[in-house]
Amino acid sequence: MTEKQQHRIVEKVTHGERLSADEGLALYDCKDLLLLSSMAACPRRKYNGNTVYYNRNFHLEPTNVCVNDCVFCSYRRRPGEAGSWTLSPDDMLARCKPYVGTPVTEVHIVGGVHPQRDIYFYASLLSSVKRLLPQVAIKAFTAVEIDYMAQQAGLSYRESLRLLQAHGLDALPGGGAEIFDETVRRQLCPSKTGSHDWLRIHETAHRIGLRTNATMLFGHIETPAHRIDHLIRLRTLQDATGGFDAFIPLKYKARHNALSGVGEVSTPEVLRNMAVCRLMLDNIPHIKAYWPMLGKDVMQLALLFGADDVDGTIDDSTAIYSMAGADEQHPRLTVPELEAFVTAAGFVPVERNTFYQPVV
Ligand code: V47
Ligand code: SF4
Repeated sequence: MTEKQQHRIVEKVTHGERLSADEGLALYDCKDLLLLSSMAACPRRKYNGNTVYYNRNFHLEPTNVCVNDCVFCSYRRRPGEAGSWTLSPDDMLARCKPYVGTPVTEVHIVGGVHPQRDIYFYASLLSSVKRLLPQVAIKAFTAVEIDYMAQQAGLSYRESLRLLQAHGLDALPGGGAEIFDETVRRQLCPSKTGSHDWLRIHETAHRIGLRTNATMLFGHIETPAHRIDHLIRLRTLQDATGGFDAFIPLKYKARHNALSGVGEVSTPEVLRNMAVCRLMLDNIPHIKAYWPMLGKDVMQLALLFGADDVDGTIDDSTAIYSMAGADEQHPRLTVPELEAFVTAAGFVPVERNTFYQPVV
């Protein structure tokens, strides 16, 4: 980044002006992490002041059997393969029962794309979960799962999302976005939902009143230009709908998958990326430092690079990252622990619900 360019970017950030793709690329080139940290603090302060959000949540992973074959995935198994699981509705309700009468506010339901499970199965699951836990918001199914359900049932995206919404779906998680660039996507996850359809599903969800998240899987074979392209496609959709609540940069974890040879990016690169995402996504209110993937130390540092949300208590209910070699093999934090991590990093912890309303 030239001195002139740096000066211009600092000026734009200070005045809350939108950064161009070229400026985003220059930021990825910036070696001065402290400068990136102080720039990312501008949009962070504007949206969230000194607050860091967390929630009380758990995950439900119905199956790791999946018709797709993403090269970065350590989680997916073929039907009947060692290490595969497919939970029955009763199994899943049994996992929800311990949360009856507790202050948990969200269940996150995401799994593999199982060839024998259709939209009616999942609609019925949503109804049963809602009956058991009426106070708990259901954030469920990546656009990839929605796409498969819709195609299998011969329904449009709108009809599919409406059906699931009528059975209790409250929001969509951000998974399946990976990297939107079509050339990279063909190498990473050739058989799954394309970028255009991922964006169309989220747009449709926003239009029917469902809030959604977005992710970006980074630190594998993509270049900074691919990341910027990804962020700008999200920013453009957000300009049109305003339906994204949070963005989650997901660091590629390299254990036990077909892409392991590329290794993992360093912590400074994770922090640089966090700041660039905060700066480029000037219309998405929340940036999440997802602690089961980052680890607790890097999550705390990420708060100094624009993140304002750390996700939740988790209660050792997700295996996606532990199977890919994350340090957190049994991710679970209590509320006092989450609050202590946030306070130690110099921020004010606030418990939120799925819609970022403070829980009082
Ligand atoms: O789409 C899979 C990623 C995603 C690996 O919305 C991997 O609040 C790194 O979307 N290394 C699913 N990442 C998880 C997800 C998510 C997570 C947390 C919060 C939210 C939210 C959403 O996990 C997939 C893929 O990008 N993933 N394998 C891996 N080896
Ligand atoms: Fe299936 Fe998701 Fe793994 Fe891809 S990342 S193989 S869609 S479980």
